[in-house]
Amino acid sequence: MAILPILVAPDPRLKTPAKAVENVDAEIRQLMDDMLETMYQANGIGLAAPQVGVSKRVIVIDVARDDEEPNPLRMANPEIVWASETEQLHEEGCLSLPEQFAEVMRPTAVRVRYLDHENEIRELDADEMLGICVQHEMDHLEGTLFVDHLSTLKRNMILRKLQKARRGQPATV
Ligand code: GNR
Ligand code: NI
Repeated sequence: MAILPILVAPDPRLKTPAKAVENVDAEIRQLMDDMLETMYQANGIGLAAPQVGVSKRVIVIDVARDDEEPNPLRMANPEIVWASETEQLHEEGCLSLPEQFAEVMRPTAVRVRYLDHENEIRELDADEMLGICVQHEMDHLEGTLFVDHLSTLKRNMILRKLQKARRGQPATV
């Protein structure tokens, strides 16, 4: 297991669509486990491979609260096969936009088809926090950040705040 450095915007790798995985093999399983370790260490509820500089369609999620059993989800090549007509606003954050938050409108519920860590096709019905998180992670695979769902004005406000916060901070490795 290994903790991987998380990329912070602006970074061109966060804007690049990721490539499909051919097979979930030992290398992809290792990536999934490293991403879970990285996500838990960063106190995140999800992480997408492009956030750790890997341009592959792999995401991990665990929306269990601290008082619940961990429930790690490992997904390759996730696809939304159904989305509800109704949408909801919910506040989002992102490990690649640290300390920035905004309300994002998304379908209330989705059904996702994916390959699990054993290369088996599975489907998951996701609503509430899980539904929001899986859509947020899948956006990363297209090079989309939550700020891309906002008005230009709100997006630029957040990106400028982030730049300001990063100015003067020592460069990360
Ligand atoms: O840890 C995270 N929390 C979160 C909160 C609301 C909506 C989405 C998320 S995902 C985020 C981790 C992350 O950046 N995943 O890509
Ligand atoms: Ni994110």
